[in-house]
Amino acid sequence: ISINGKPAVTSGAVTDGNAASQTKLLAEFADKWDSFRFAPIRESTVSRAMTRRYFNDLDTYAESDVVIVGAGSCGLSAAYTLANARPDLKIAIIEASVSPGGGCWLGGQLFSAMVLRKPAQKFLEDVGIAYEDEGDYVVVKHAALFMSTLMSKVLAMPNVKLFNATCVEDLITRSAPELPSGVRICGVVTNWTLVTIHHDDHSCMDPNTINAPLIISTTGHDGPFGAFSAKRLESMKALPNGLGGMRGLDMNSAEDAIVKNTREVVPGLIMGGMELSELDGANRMGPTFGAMCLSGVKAAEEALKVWEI
Ligand code: AHZ
Repeated sequence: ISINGKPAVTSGAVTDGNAASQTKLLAEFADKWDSFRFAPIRESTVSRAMTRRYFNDLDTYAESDVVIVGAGSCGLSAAYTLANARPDLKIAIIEASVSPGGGCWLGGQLFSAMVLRKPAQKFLEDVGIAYEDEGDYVVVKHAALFMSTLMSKVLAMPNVKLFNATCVEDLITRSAPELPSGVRICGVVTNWTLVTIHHDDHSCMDPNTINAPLIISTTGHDGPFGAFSAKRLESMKALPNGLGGMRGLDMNSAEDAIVKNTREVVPGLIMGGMELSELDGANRMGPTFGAMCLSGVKAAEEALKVWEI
């Protein structure tokens, strides 16, 4: 991995925190705390270390190959699958919240463990997340273990950049009268989320843009920004059948429907995860996450079809 052309680790080896490395680490500092000092630094150096990389990333990803909107369980599953399959693609992930992860930090929101119905355990095996096998379903001991492991794999990929605290405010479109949607989607309009949420009390503040031939929208259902692209496509009159509106909870039908319906909904925009329930009128499934992972895998597969050309 390199950052700005420099190797990410310039000296020393990265270890996995095994017993031998822990012993070495403890010995490194043992009895030295009284004389302990960090290496010196000037405050502006810290600012520059961060901002130089951030603005360099803004510049690099202003033209991306794929933009994934929403860093929840579906968006990150899509990013993981796509970025692994095609390390040559430049993938920007835009997440409105400061903290990525969406709604899956707690299984069932309060009860720690995360349930995934089979065959979604295959995704866990690929990412390297342990589970208990309960027959038709598997359980990860804490949903945060799922999300943090997935996130760490995605963020370590050199071809992926996560812009968090950043909102997709609009879609970039090109007129295409020959298509049923009337438009082709070819990028996103972004702004820092804190700016976006002040649209009602400030005059319009010029946002940023990312051009990309393919968007994967996984913005979930309702919530402060949820189902963003579905609602925007509806307001643009780009959905011939309009919005379906999310239906009540039915685990069995909901998960199958979300995976089955993961697709390119208008040219240039693939939709995955719970955002599809708002688009198609599918049921919600509550706290079972297999469909989010496999919808992400299918969204990546749909994207790969575009990039096979
Ligand atoms: O912050 C949102 C969240 O992290 C982000 N997001 C939404 N609108 C955005 C915008 N720009 C940038 N305009 C935006 N980011 O998208 C993420 C969506 O994550 P999620 O976990 O809400 O959705 P998901 O489809 O990946 O997973 C859904 C999980 C659910 S909900 C549910 C139910 O209610 O029945 N069941 C499951 C499994």
